[in-house]
Amino acid sequence: MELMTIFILVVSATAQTVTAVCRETDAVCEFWLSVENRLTMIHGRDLVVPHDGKLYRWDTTNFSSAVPVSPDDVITADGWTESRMVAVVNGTMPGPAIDVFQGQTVVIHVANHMMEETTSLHWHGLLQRGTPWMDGVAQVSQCPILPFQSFTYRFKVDHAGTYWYHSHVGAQQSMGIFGALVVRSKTHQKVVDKHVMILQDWNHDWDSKMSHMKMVYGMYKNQRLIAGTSTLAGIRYSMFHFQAGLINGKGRYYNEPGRHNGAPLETFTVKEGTSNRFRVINAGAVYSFRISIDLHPLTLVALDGNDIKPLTVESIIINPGERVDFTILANQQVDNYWIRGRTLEVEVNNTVEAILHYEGAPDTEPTSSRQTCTPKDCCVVFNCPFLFYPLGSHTACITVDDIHSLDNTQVPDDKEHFKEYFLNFAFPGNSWTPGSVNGRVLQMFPSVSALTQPDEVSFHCDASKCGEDKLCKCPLVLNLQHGDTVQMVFLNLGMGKGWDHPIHMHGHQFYVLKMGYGRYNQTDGSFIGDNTDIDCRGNSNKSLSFCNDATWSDRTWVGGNVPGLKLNGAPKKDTVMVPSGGYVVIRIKSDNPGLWLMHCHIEIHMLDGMSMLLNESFPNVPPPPAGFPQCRSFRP
Ligand SMILES: [Cu+2]
Repeated sequence: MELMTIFILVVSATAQTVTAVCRETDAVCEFWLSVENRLTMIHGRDLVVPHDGKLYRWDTTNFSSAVPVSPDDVITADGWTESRMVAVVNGTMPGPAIDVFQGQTVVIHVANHMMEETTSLHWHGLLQRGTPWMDGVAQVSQCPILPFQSFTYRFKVDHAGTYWYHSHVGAQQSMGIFGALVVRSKTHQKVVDKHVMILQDWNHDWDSKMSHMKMVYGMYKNQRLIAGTSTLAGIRYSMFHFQAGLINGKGRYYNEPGRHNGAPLETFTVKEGTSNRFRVINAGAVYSFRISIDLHPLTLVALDGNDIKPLTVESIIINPGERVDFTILANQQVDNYWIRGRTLEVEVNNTVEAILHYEGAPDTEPTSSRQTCTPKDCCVVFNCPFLFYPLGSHTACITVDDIHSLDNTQVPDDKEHFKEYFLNFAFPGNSWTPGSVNGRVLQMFPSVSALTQPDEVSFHCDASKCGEDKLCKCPLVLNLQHGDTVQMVFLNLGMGKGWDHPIHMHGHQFYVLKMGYGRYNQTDGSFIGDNTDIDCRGNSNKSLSFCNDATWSDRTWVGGNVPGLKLNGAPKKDTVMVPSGGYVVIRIKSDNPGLWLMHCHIEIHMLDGMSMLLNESFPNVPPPPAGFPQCRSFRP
């Protein structure tokens, strides 16, 4: 009898791979997601080849008379014709967008159809208030979903905004297991709101596991060491080998500068005279992108799902894990325009493209050019990880702490129940330099579901090896008391500074009160030195301090008395870039009991250990639903 029941359940989870459409009036929305392996550039069982923005069967000889293959049925990625294996949701990359309304209960059945890998899905940006065991972090909030098993997520979405889902097992996110999650407000606005733009960096030779292994053990290609690249401010970039950028799974491989393989691009169609909202998500493994649309200024309206006072800019920088919503007015001639993206590296021209197509315009590629920045018409860029572009480029930066929330909310400021933590996200160390937070590395996850099997959690680590100017394989766990106002100062300092880390907090949207940048040469934008507001302590030779035990240089700033904090109208985010040589002050109220991961959203930095845990109001954590899966090691 029991066997029979299980059998029926499995059938229902696999048979319905089509995502249900949810209506505004529905109280509960149900979706079926199947996680499976696929190959790129295959249609049915036929290999396809790119030509002039279209796809054709592999044996096509005369492209002008051949009928193209629909790109909707193909995982094209960058159009490279040696198929690469991917792991995707419901057969597409990105997976289907989950589109729901504020206040609804969402039920998502996730079936793992990969033969040899576990999985779990995290709902990035959702608070999971009252349902912390639905956060989808394998071995933190649940047991991993084993091959051929399914797991049903059930949670309420109470805040409208742009979110996304992705695997939280190993490197599966950049293998293709991700998609958009849009929570719509029930009050209707006058803008067309159908465009989701998911960005991603791509390597068609190596999957992420291979990239990570190369990162850790040696990054070679064609018997040559791959050199790292850097940003304008001289901040090092990861050596992840970027071969293409993708928008909604589509991009082009450039064999050499200016020459690409003609793979199809994503097209966003707008009607002349309308205002259009774009929900942009960076689902990439490593790279930040600067995005602009020719002749169309971008009006920012929301960050990480939180409405802000609108602000018009020439371009936005979006870091892995972040979302930026902007609107554009389709007020130009009926035509096609380039949507352009570039990574922030200066030595290479790593780009991504898509097409803004006006209804009625011909089906051709745009011929538009990028806005030229002049002293009179300066280009404003939002979200720079540094402060200055070179003087002659007539480009100015606006940073996250320049933004105002739309509702002007008051930031929690309870001085009686106030806690402050300095957290340094860095790669310090001499011979062994994994990613760490205050010198603590989270590479080995618990062997159980930590949140729901709390009595069985052990980290198998020697805490005596942790400390000032030390590195240890013991995760950092902050125990947060219920009701406290918690201020965190994210740092990127000490001997392990470098890169710029987009730090993502699960279970919260934090207020960004202040950003502290390093010092820069205002003429060429280059980095001069660290921000001096922070005292790293540790080694008296500043360049050797790990910065594991930092505080404010001016001790009167301790306890929430930092000058220049934005306590009214601070923007709320769940992911924020911590600039190299600088810091970010954020605040939350500890009011969401659970066990929450906090980590760098550069996938390879996270795999390398740059993660920590917030153990929030443990006595108030609600019990999981009856029958919630358990897992553990076995020893007879
Ligand atoms: Cu990082």
